[in-house]
Amino acid sequence: MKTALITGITGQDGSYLSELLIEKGYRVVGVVRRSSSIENRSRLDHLPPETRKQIILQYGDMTDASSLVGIIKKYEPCEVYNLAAQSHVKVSFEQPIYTSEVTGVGALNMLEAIRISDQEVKFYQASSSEQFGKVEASPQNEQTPFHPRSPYGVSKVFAHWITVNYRESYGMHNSCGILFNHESPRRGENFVTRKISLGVAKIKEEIDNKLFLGNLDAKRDWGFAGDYVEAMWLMLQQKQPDDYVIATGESHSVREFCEAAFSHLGMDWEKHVESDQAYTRPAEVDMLCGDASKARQKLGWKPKVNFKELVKMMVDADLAFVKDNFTYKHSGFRLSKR
Ligand code: NAP
Ligand code: F7E
Repeated sequence: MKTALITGITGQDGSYLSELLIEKGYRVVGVVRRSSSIENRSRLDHLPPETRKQIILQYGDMTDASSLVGIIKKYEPCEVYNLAAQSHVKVSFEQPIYTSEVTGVGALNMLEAIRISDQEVKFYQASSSEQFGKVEASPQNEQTPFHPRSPYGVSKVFAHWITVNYRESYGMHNSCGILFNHESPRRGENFVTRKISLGVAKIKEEIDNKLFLGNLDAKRDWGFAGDYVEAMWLMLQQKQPDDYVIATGESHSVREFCEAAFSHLGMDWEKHVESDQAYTRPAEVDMLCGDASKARQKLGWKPKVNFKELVKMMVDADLAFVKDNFTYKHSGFRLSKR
């Protein structure tokens, strides 16, 4: 049985990738951080007991290189997917040094752990469209220069180039997936798509009346996370390691996401959305749109879920979630069960 190691297994992508790899017959080892609560396992909770048995959770941290060496030596994985990161762009302005340690140097810690233990391991680095930042061409492909606009973006550029450098210096099978925004009902609640889908559901259920957002003009190329983890796996099945852009090729504004999400539940977004400077960033990435032709040609990958289907999937899931979690009506208030 093949063993795959996933860092960031408790995150959105980690949970979808675990399911995919288990379906393909892998034993999955996931790196988890020690936390005082067990809430950070919630994205794995829905897995049936037989599936959970195929996942081993092992304590470690991207900033603790010795923990990574220990895990590589203990489990001897044939594939390593480095998904762990402080992944929130706005937070990276508030915690720039921490972000660079986890998201940037963390990748180097893992590469070193592999280099000194077993160079045959195939390595996937979760690169990001945020590396393009203030875009120098559109749509963006593998040749587009990087111009990151946040400590997160800068950290990802470092992680990307050190991954390429270890491939070129030591012949390691390292691939970077430059993934554009991908979302799902498992997206963290403080990313804009999930904030909107959850906000819409709460407004529909009369738990809330307003949704406060930052820059409505920003445009993103949004896909479905379940489709994107398949591209990660495909990259590591190639004979030669390489870097690939993964995107839908369609770009929509935050405003358009709002319109689609509110109208799906028969509401007018303009009556509920208000702007709040607290959610804007010191430097913004105005517009991203990816060209995934190389992935289509070389990996045979293409997205299955389109923008409208994604919005509907997220709003429907959050409506069910809100109905399940906020049910007790008392004196006109609905109380959270959580
Ligand atoms: P996410 O939901 O924020 O998950 C991040 C994961 O990293 C969590 O499992 C988190 O663990 C873990 N982590 C954070 N700090 C860590 C540390 N010091 N040591 C070990 N683990 C740590 O992110 P995602 O959306 O699944 O994205 C996966 C990866 O792809 C990230 O690297 C992200 O930067 C990158 N990416 C994401 C997108 C996107 O649109 N989603 C696009 C391009 C690239 P806890 O649960 O303990 O916090
Ligand atoms: O912002 C604007 C915000 O936080 C999208 C991460 O997964 O994708 C993600 O980074 C846009 C930005 O994602 C709010 O200013 C408006 O222009 O959902 P987001 P992101 O910054 O694009 C990339 C590819 C990654 O790699 C990252 O890890 O929406 N926006 N109002 C808002 N954003 C948030 N979060 N909250 C707002 O209220």
